[in-house]
Amino acid sequence: MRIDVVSIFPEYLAALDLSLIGKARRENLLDLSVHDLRDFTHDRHRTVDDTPYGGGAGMVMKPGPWGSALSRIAAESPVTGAMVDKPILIVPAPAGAVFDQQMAYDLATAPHLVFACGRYEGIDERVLEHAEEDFDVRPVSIGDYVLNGGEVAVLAMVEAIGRLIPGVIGNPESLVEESHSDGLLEYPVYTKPGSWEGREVPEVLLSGNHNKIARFRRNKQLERTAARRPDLIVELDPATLNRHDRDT
Ligand code: 6GU
Repeated sequence: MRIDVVSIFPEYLAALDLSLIGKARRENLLDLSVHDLRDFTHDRHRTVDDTPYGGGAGMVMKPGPWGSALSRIAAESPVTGAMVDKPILIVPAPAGAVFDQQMAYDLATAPHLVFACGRYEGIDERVLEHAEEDFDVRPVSIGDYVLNGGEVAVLAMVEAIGRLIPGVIGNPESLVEESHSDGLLEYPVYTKPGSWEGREVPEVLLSGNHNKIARFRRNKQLERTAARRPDLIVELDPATLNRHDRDT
């Protein structure tokens, strides 16, 4: 997979050199480039923002530098004009569709993702309209709160997507049982020692009875999800519940 990120703070994205995502880049499973938007300006002050038409607080990102940056990235995309799908342009913004695990799975199969990090009050709307010619444009939010810019949201999204690329996680089994993979939160986990600060590991986990352990874990998933995220219980597909779940 190819990923391009455009930002006025490329240093923010330095964390993508680390850990699992950094390793995926070094192993060429992920070809990720970060671009400085100011490299696409043409004035002495490398200006990227200006005052909003119609008045109001704050500044708006100028269309020119964004148009130049996105044209260059589209021209160099591995997704060529002859292909049916365009590269996906993700525009992080609190006004976007909410990012979730399903969106991460969908995006993990795309050949080319581009992230356009806005700052200030946002990017001139015409940039997104114009970008429709070359990209599948998707405004995306990571939750109902406001960040100062898209960079931190991109760190979260690239980590969530990147770990789903085949080969990035050594043991793909670990993707099967994690939170949200089946619409439920994950079960609690324990390791040695068996007794710690007077607290014991649940006995069933020491029993060696794999059916009982699976039932215990599944019940914990259901209890936790009901207590912490009742909204997820409402969304559950009844077909994913088994006969034993109904007794829980
Ligand atoms: Cl994706 N961007 C910004 N600037 N703020 C956000 C967000 C994204 N998601 C939630 N708040």
